[in-house]
Amino acid sequence: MVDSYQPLDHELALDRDCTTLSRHVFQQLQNFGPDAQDLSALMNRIALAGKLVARRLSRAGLMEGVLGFTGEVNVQGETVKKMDVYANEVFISVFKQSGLVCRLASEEMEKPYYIPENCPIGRYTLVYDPIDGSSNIDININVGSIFAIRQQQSEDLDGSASDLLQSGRQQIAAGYILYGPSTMLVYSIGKGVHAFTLDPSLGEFILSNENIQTPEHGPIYSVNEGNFWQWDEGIRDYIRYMHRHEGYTARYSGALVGDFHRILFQGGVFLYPGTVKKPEGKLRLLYESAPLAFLAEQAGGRASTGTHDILDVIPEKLHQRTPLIVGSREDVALVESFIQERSREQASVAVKA
Ligand code: FBP
Repeated sequence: MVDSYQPLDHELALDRDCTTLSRHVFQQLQNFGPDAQDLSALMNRIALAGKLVARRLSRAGLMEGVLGFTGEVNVQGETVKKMDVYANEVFISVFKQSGLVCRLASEEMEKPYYIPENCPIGRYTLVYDPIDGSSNIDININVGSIFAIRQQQSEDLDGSASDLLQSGRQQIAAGYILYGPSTMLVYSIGKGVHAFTLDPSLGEFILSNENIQTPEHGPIYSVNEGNFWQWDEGIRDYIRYMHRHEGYTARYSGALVGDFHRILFQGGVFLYPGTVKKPEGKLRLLYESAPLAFLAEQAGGRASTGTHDILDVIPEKLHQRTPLIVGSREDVALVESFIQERSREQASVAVKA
């Protein structure tokens, strides 16, 4: 009679302490083939980037020249923070001499950066937002890094990265790093969403939450209501509904990663709608919205432009922006219903006119 062996508590704790990111990727893929080796190594390098950025942020207030602006303006037309530049370079540096990533595209660079020694063997492209929530950096409130891994589909000889202009369903993996009270890395390779917490004593990201599921509905709505008068009537109607109904509460940190992290675990919805002046909104599709949409769907939630799933949107340019509504299935559908209701009304008014 074979006894089913029950591991002792300390053995369980030890096993948990040994579940690092690179090991977890192998566990997910159930093989040690070349693709698994590459993806595990890729995630390990992203983890290193997260540790380097976390270390800099944790001591930023004590160091000269870490906080504040560079005086430059980036391709988005935004003033650049010194931490934006540092973090952008960190992600490039960790992939040098890796043979993994041939090309990196980020919010801080007009054109993709090529790592010649990795091309052509490096079959992957990393798209990333090195520091998300830049307005929070200098006042020590949480910020994040967002990333997605895509397959390099062509030689890209003209450097236009046109093969990157594919829907979010082409992402192989996606995730973010949250620099908060603790540093966490949340990722998915299409087999559920999992969170790791950086254990500073080990210098390792250790598995802390596996197979995260976003509740179907949540009480939180997260939006910058300061833009209320710039929104279409559909979004205004939704916010009026929130104000008039019990059971809802507003939370907005100014950093997409932090707001999304709360909703991933507790449910609810984050929205950054388009405005009358900027119908395409503020957030970027390739390296902000599509990676979080990948995670949201993997956790049982949804991500929408208001009329289409974010993961079905095919970008026309690298730094394309998109309205974003992401979170619990029911709450995203509720926002969409207000948008569609208003556009139906406007259509019927147009017909009568
Ligand atoms: P950055 O990546 O440049 O920081 O921009 C994105 C962002 O900061 C999001 O993290 C956040 O949700 C949003 O912009 C805040 O915008 P606003 O200040 O208009 O509410």
